[in-house]
Amino acid sequence: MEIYGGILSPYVARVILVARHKGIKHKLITPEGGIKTPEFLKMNPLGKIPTIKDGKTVLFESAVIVDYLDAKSKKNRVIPAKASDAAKARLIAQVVAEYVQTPTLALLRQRDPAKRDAKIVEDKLAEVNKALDVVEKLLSGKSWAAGTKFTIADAYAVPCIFYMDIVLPSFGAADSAGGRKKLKKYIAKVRKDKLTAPLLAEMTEALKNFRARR
Ligand SMILES: N[C@@H](CCC(=O)N[C@@H](CS)C(=O)NCC(=O)O)C(=O)O
Repeated sequence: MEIYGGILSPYVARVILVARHKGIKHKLITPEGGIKTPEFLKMNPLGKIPTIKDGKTVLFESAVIVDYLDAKSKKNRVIPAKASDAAKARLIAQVVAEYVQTPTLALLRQRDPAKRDAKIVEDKLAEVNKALDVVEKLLSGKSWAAGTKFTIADAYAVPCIFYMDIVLPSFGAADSAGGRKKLKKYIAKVRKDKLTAPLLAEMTEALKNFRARR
């Protein structure tokens, strides 16, 4: 399976985590010439990463790709079979993606104090904090976000935590958990876990290289 993209993209990172967790062999490929070339647009007319090619199957949009990977192999399901468990995992993933990651990425563009828009910062920080309070309520408090097993919730949460760790301290937060107990325990766990810690390290390295090239 070919996965097009770079690990620094949180959308790509969630797909990579799922592929690794499920033991699906893949190659991560940086699209030659970028993601707006006629060749790439033939695969993904939106010109975005992640995009995957698995034999004749070409797919884009991380949520669709995650569903495909989970359906492709029954091993290590990231979407639990029981409806209520699946919903619980999907709910955390959705809240993280929509209400934590989106304002966190908006804040990433506000990190330079000289170019900062105070109103945007205030609004986006409030959004992140409100959403993190919801995440704190939804977290299982067990080894993984939605329970005792790695699920789609973790695939979405871990890349988001990478960006929270970069962004939130620039705006005065002591740490990404902000005093939330379950979140604090969860962040400590994913920083040490054998699946997620290497991914966070790879993202850190990719960011270092990205900044060095600029
Ligand atoms: N909804 C898409 C978002 C993917 C996305 O925005 N990827 C970014 C990289 S982080 C991208 O390809 N941006 C290039 C562009 O939009 O032109 C998904 O979940 O896969």
